[in-house]
Amino acid sequence: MVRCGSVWFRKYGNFIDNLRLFTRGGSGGMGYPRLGGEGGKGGDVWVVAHKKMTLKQLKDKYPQKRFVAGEGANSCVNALKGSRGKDCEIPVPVGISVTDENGKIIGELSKEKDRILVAEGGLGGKLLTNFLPLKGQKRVIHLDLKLIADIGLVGFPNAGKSSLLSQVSHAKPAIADYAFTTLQPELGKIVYNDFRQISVADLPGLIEGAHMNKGMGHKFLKHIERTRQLLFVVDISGFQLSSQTQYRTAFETIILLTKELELYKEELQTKPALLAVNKMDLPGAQDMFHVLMNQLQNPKDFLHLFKKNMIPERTVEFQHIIPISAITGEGIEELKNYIRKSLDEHANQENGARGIRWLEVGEIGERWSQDVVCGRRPRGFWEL
Ligand SMILES: Nc1nc2c(ncn2[C@@H]2O[C@H](COP(=O)(O)OP(=O)(O)OP(=O)(O)O)[C@@H](O)[C@H]2O)c(=O)[nH]1
Ligand SMILES: [Mg+2]
Repeated sequence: MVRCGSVWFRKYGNFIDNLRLFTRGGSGGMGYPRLGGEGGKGGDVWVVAHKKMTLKQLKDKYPQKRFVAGEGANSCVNALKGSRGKDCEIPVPVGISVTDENGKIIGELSKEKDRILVAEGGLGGKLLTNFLPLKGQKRVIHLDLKLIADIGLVGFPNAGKSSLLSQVSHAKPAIADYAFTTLQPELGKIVYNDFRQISVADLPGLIEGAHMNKGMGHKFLKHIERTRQLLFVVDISGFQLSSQTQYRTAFETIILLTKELELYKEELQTKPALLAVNKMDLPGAQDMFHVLMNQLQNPKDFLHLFKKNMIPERTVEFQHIIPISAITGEGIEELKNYIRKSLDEHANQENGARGIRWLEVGEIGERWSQDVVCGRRPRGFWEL
């Protein structure tokens, strides 16, 4: 635990979603002026995707985070053409985007064995270079995980996100009755009876003003971008950060969360979302749940109660609303089934959408010639 003001925070967990690395291509080998010999080219540095790799493993294996390729061999009497330096491969997980120091995207690794050249080796000494070798390219790169989980848990602090993760998976996140217990995403897997697995990211809680970076809001909101779907988790009894801040009902927390997502990035609202209404074991929870459902069904009738700048442009349309208790386990099986259903439904839609895609430039020529042979009129896009 670390102390921050009057609040105790748990130290960062094991999860890493980005890493900064230093890379340098190998230097070329010396040329041999007297005999016109050419030094070997320095090795290149590549980033290569491996299914089983994680950024944490990469960091643990290479704590110095420096990757330098081998030098090209000097030209000599026995081998006038010096041999090439050894390439260096950086093993990274699948689903990584690689950017340079300025945030410019160098490339993305979406499937096993995808590879990207990040730092080229220097040329060996030759006539053109006065037989002097060139140094390899130096580059600092950033690796960012594009997607950390299928489902991201979104909610105010204390809503019970970590408790829920511990109910649905073997993960053992810290749970406590103070705000901001979770400071880093914690991953767990729901394993169904047929061994299907769905990954869930327990995310740090958001508060009002998160889009303005309140409560480390930006850092926390960034994680939400990296999940396929959202599971809002709200405490049926509402939320109050401290005695100095306003109490918010469950409905208000949903509206405020929606607004925070919208203000951070509107695209976040296009992600499919489910709502788990938690702590249904508390006294009076059923009555509060009826009130909440009424509010969610007719949100416009209640939005006038909010300050103008807190009203979202669009209210989230939840695919399903499931009352649960992360303590007693009530509703958890239904929730797991709805999560699975929602992911499957959207996977089908994504596949359907992929049925139409723009052709790569090279492919267009190929398709055109095929179509001309078949006597059809070429088009810009194709149903595949
Ligand atoms: N009665 C009741 N208490 C719950 C339930 N779920 C969680 N809690 C309690 O609520 C408190 C907060 O739970 P957490 O799981 O740490 O909440 P969180 O959303 O992960 O909080 P942060 O990490 O701070 O964002 C703990 O004291 C839990 O025991 C529930 O279903 N019923
Ligand atoms: Mg938590």
